[in-house]
This record gives sequence, C-alpha cells and structure tokens, in this order.
Amino acid sequence: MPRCRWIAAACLASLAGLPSPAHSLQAYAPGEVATAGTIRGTLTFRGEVPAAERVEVTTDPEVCGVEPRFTSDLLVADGNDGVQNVVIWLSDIQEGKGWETPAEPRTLNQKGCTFTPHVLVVPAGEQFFAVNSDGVLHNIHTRSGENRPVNKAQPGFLKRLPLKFRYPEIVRVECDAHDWMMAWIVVAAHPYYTITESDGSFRLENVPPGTYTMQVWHERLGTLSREVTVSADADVSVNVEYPAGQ
Ligand SMILES: [Cu+2]
Repeated sequence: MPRCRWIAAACLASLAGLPSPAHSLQAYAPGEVATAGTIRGTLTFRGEVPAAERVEVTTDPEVCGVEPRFTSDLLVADGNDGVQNVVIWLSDIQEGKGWETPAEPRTLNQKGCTFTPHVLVVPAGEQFFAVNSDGVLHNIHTRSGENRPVNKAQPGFLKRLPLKFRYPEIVRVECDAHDWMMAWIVVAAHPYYTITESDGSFRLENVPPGTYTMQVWHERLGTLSREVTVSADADVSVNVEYPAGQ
C-alpha cells in the first residue's frame, strides 16, 4: 500500500471505504426559494503533494496507451494548492430548489479508457447513462453500500447503457477490463451537491437562509464537515483545508 506512507489520514480514508452514513435517505421537499444565499469557497491541500504515478497500460494499448497515463486520484493545482474533485453537499437540508434539467442527459463517458467526469452527481432514482466512446470493451462494475451493485460489460458497439441508483451514497465505479479506470457516482438526495473545480473552488447557489452541515469528501483525503450559516441575498465564504484535523 505505497500511497499510505505520506499521510495517515489519507490512508484511513482509503481504507474506510464509502461515505454512506452521511448519505442516509432523508425527506427533501423541492419548491420555490423566495430568498437565498450562496456558499462559496476553496478546498486546499496543505503539505507536500505526492507525485502522480505512471500507469502501465497492458490492455488495448492502441486505444488506451496513446498518451502517457498517470494516477489522478489526487489533483492539486500548482498555483493555489486547490484540490479538484472534492464533493461538497449540505447533508441536512430539507427544502429548497429543485433539480435543473440538463441540456444533455447525465452521462459517465468512457473515452480514451478514462471515465469522464471522474466524479458525476446524479439524482437518486433518476436514469443516467454509461457511454462507451471507445471501440474497445469496457465494463461498469460498481461498489456501494446501499445500492445493488452493477457489473455489466459494455462492448464497443453498446454505446449507451442506462443506469439508475435509488439510494443516496457515493458509489465507486471500476472497469474490470482496465484496472486503472475508476470513477465515482454521487447519488444525491437533493440538488445541493457540487464538485470542486481544478483550482479547488466551489459554489452552492440558491440556498435558503439557515444553518446547515456542509459535508466535504475526497476519495483519498477523506471526510470533513463544517457548520455553515446562510443569510438571504448574501455570500458566505467557507475555505477548507486538507488534511483533516489540522
Ligand atoms: Cu475499460
């Protein structure tokens, strides 16, 4: 377990598995949000950033090995140490905005033997699609606590595979054909979820005034939480630093 040498918290996070306790199903009532505020901030990493490791491509190198491949489970921006692909959500919100209808169906794309996006938010109980943009065989293999696991081959000719998860939690996705392929599906109980950008920044908009628990989760750095109070027509700034406990 070579990655565990650099920080104990990250090691514990990877061993602890999926953050299902914070994702228990709760009642949520979507509706009109008369007054609202915005939570914004940045997730940053403090300390020495471990170098990405080269991934050896042994399967389908003519498609998967066109470009050099590196581990991508911890992406830290050069300029500000912002951490990408951190999931942020309000775990105890009970009413607020409804889901926006996306212009295109929500998809987890397998392109160049990489899952894109690396972290996908989908509404609980709503259909979305695994897409195979490559000509090679991929496989959708999920690991979860609450939802029934999926293990389906997706040959190159099967371009769209419908998927649906009922219970809110974070589901790990792997491809058994290419052992470096990995992604996360965040099955969300409500729309107040977001993923940090490449510079670690995030925004949760249209939040009704109130005090909430903001959950923070990263696949390698683990789980944090902060209490956040939102006022009407105001921005509240919440900057969070990994590793946890510092
Ligand atoms: Cu694959």
